[in-house]
Amino acid sequence: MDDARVAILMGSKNDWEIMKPAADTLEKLGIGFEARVLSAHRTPARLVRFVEEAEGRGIRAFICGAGGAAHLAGVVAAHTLRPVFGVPIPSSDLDGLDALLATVQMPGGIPVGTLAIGKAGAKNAALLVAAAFGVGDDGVRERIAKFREEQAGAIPDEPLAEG
Ligand code: RP5
Repeated sequence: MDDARVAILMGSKNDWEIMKPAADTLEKLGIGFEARVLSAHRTPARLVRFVEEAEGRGIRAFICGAGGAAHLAGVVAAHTLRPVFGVPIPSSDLDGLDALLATVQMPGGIPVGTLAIGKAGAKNAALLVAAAFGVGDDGVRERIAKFREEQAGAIPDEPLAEG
């Protein structure tokens, strides 16, 4: 595992169960990460300070999970030139649809790459970061290829049922 190159941020400790697949996937691909609770609403100054210092500490991409009126990914994107991926967390009465719309509907000029609601989005955010890193890193690219092979190999190449 190399030094933390990805920051996994989430608005609440309660988001960790949903965001953990991002961490697990980066770990599997040998990409270092740091996971933190930082909120656009509850700890705004701490969040901005973290993002402004992150690039100097080697962070090259952000994965941000937030639920409800989810501003985390957008605020992070506003304070960095690194790519930002947003994961809508299904933590509210609207089951993440609110977070999806808040995260995906960025005004033109400040992009957030928005993934699916929930754990699949967290996992795919990590895979997308890995794919981007793999453009300039053959080791990462090879580990993604191995991941895909294992994924395909886990699906039996035979009929599920026959009559
Ligand atoms: C958001 O509010 C967090 O991302 C979380 O999904 C949601 C609810 O937070 P808690 O009240 O569970 O801490 O900022």
